[in-house]
Amino acid sequence: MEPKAIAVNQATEDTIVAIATPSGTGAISVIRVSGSKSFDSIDSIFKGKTQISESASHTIHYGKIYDVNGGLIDDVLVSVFRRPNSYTGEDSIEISTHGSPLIANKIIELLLDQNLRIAEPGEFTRRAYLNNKIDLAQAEAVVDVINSRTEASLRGARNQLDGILSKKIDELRSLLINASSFIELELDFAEEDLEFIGHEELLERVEKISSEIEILLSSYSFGRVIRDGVNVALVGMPNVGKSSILNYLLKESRAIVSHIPGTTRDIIREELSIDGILYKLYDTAGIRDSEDLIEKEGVLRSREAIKNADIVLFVSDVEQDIPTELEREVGSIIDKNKMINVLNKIDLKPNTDKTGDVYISAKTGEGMENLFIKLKEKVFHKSNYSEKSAIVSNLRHFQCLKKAEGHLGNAKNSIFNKLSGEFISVDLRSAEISLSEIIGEVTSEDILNNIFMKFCIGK
Ligand SMILES: Nc1nc2c(ncn2[C@@H]2O[C@H](COP(=O)(O)OP(=O)(O)OP(=O)(O)O)[C@@H](O)[C@H]2O)c(=O)[nH]1
Ligand SMILES: [Mg+2]
Repeated sequence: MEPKAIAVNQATEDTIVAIATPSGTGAISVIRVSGSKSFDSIDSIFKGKTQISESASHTIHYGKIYDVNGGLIDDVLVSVFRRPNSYTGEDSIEISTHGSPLIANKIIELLLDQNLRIAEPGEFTRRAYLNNKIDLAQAEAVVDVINSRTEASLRGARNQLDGILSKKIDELRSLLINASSFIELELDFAEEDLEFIGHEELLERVEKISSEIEILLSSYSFGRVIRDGVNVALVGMPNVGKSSILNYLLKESRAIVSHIPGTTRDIIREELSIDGILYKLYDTAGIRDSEDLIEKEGVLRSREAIKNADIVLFVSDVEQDIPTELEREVGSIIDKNKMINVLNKIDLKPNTDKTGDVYISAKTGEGMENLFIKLKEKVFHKSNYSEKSAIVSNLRHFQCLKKAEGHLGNAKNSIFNKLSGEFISVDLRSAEISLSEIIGEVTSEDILNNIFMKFCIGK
């Protein structure tokens, strides 16, 4: 395939170089080089049994690197990748050195003297995309794979890197192109008044595509949780045991606990991974009217935390009445089904007649398993996505799908109102373009810069 014809401010004919391993000392450092001058530039500083420019692809060579005065820099291994069978699709090499930043920097300096230049963040992956080694959604998955902090997020990112989402998008695009081609045929033969596809069948097809897009859109909340974790706020009246629950979950005495109501003032944020899902816990100040300036500010922050929460653990004390007013208030800030009513201190009153979603004791740990179950129920709420499902976890993809959905809505209206085929075909094409943006078949320089900016140098 031809490389993508997208204007780039980073000249793609340059040969680029960067350290691919983390900064600092380590066992080895890897320097990556990509571009047409890769082999010649290394040959001018490397002495091994064979010249790199004479070596076959996917071979590794031992040798020594010398500076211009013949001084030994290091003994290294050079891996050779010939285009198009490399990460970037270009001729490239990887030089493994002893893990001192001094050595790696010295070698990079020598390569820069050969008219190479330092790579921009993500430029290797950008080239892989421009040379059609991967599409844009896959390129974005590279960052997600690197940044994954839980097994679930890694699996999700891996799926996207493997092209599961891209494949789905491609299928939908084909269906759209197919549907609009019928209409375009009709337009071509307008004078003969031929009908290539009935209105009803067309509507049916568009609706089918629409509903598939709907499914992808609805996977986003789950996909986002998998990728970024879930915000869980511990909320309730003072002294009900919110901080004690946080401490119990973290297995450490992170937050100050005391019998004095109004102990917690600032929000305390901690992370916890349960079964591969990252929970971001926010312990908040107990909500009550207070004259104390600092406590007042704390309560304001609690309300803010409720707004930002994906799940609210609404905590109350079995020995006290459930504060219905507060419960109502929380329910008015967030969706009721994002709330879990947690009755704490069950050790004090095991036979309570109060009703909650879970009964626990932060003191003895009783009922905590049920709390985990409830949390998981909320996270996986109505989601029956499997490992193999195409799941949307990226806001940019979500927005493209939304645009496509809008265009399809217009198309459906036009079909329904028996408008001229031109209108329908424009909307179907626009929907197709919106989908193309996800995988980068159609894209702008701005979008690319935005995406690759998030990469590290050397990736
Ligand atoms: N018996 C019993 N006591 C508990 C339990 N959970 C918390 N407590 C006690 O209740 C008191 C208040 O606990 P905290 O965790 O500070 O309560 P809080 O909700 O964070 O309170 P504020 O920060 O003031 O809003 C402390 O004396 C805890 O030891 C429990 O499950 N059983
Ligand atoms: Mg507290």
